[in-house]
Amino acid sequence: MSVGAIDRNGNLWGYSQRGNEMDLVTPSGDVNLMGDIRTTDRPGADGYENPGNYTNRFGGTSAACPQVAGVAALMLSANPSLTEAQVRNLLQQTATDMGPGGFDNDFGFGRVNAEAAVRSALGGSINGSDLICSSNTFSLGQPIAGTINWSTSNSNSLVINGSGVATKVGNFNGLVDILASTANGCGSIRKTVYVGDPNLTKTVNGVPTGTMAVSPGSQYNLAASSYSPNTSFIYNDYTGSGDMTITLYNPNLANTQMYVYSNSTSGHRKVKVTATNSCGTYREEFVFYVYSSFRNYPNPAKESFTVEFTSAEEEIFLPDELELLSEKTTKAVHKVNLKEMYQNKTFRDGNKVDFDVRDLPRSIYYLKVKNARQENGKQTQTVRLSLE
Ligand SMILES: [Ca+2]
Ligand SMILES: [Ca+2]
Repeated sequence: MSVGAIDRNGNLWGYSQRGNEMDLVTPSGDVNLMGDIRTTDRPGADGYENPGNYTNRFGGTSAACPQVAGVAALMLSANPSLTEAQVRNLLQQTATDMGPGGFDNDFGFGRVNAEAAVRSALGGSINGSDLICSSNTFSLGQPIAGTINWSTSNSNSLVINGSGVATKVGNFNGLVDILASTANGCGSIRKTVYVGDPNLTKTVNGVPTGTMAVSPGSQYNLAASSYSPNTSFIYNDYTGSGDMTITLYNPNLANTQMYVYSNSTSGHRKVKVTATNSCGTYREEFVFYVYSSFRNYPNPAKESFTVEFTSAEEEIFLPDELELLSEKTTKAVHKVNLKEMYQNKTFRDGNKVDFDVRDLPRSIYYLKVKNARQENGKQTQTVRLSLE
């Protein structure tokens, strides 16, 4: 093979040979021990450096040629079955073109590309679909001599036979690597494929979320993504309860915006997002809610009063804590954890809590309902209550 020399900036050195016999160029230094290639020297006082076992001054095509020899050695260690002609062809085909497009008399086929050359020795890239629904065939982009060993990174999910036919196992969905190696080779090449129905990750304002409190009058960015290639998304089924109202802009895009109307005072909306690839579909649900508001009766109260929540289908919609504060002392005379009460099923009719106040002095009180979080801008609701 004929190897020319370029400098560190890619310019052909004046001393480099030219012509239609050129194969490749590699980076090298100046000549007459003014080069910049570091290499081994004869030990000790012998050789170019006295003392020293290495030199930084090697250059010329004498320093360029061994680089191609070294890459050829790597190729043969990766795939010892390659012939001389195959090594030469692969080195030419994988070179990085320089100068005028394609082969030219100055740079030959271009600058040697060690990684691409070694990969090509192992068969180049793996050709085939990025998505497997049931079965697909894979092949090597660069035919190689010898037996190819096919395998996958997860044989419980995807198996592949000696002809490169990969078949899905069970109901798996997700990413799997397909690997190919030569019988005598060192290392392998791989292709990552997606198997089965799409997976789905959903976020609100960039945070992975399923259920969340929202603020009336605010807008949210909803996003869905999948590891599966060629997946489309759609948001629909805005079911719910209460007077909460939302609008979704661009519901057929992966990234959409939701507006919560400012007159939403209670309830929730469930929004389904469906991911579809050519294998199938997968759905997940967002639940958005505004904290349940309440009313209390009777007021004035005598023996007991009732607190009724506007929406209490799920514990999360409820505020956290309810307190009855004395107007005189401003101290809590009664305090309950609403979520615990809900878990203990002490709500009447699913949305009402009754309080016995026969033991309390007749006076003015404040009923205070607290949300631990403040997403809806209303952390507390306070109502004046009279006991008579
Ligand atoms: Ca020496
Ligand atoms: Ca060229």
